[in-house]
Amino acid sequence: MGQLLTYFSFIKEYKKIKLLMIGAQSSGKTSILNQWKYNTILQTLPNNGIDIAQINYENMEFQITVFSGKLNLNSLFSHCMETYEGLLIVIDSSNLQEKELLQSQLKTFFNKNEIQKICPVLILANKSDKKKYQEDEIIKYIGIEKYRNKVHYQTFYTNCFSGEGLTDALQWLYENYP
Ligand SMILES: Nc1nc2c(ncn2[C@@H]2O[C@H](COP(=O)(O)OP(=O)(O)O)[C@@H](O)[C@H]2O)c(=O)[nH]1
Ligand SMILES: [Mg+2]
Repeated sequence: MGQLLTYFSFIKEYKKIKLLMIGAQSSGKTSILNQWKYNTILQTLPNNGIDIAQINYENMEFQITVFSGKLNLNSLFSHCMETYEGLLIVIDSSNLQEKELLQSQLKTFFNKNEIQKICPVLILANKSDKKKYQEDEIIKYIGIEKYRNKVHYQTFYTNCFSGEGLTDALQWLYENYP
């Protein structure tokens, strides 16, 4: 009996976590999700709007709402009155474009999202094969320091062709939802 109890104590409760993913057009959002889901790079098409992806890892299901293109985040929050338990920001580490758009999306996220806890923020500095910017430049571009009392963030350089950084990034997320 004792042994059985010890065995079951290793089985962690299955958890569903809702996350929001943002990032400029062509930064690699769809490619990252395809790598996490299918372990491969698939040809992607530019897409606009809101998608939902489900990523399973260990005992967790990450339900990721992907917010593409140049839409205003306000429209998302008025349509999906969800509380997101974390934020994923995809950056093209070879091209820091549309800074104002990204920063205004962050502002809306932190104003409207109703999470009560410190929010894990995963920064995916993608296209590391073409990397031009260092981590401190990326952090400055995002402006995440402004929210330092509300977030716990971590940056991973990723490459959707080699898979570099992608498992480490998922593992980081996993460890942030004990
Ligand atoms: N060099 C390079 N290209 C990438 C990488 N990840 C994605 N891409 C390419 O970037 C383009 C846009 O990717 P996509 O996933 O559609 O971006 P999204 O608009 O953010 O969803 C595609 O041509 C991808 O093949 C990467 O790590 N390195
Ligand atoms: Mg896409």
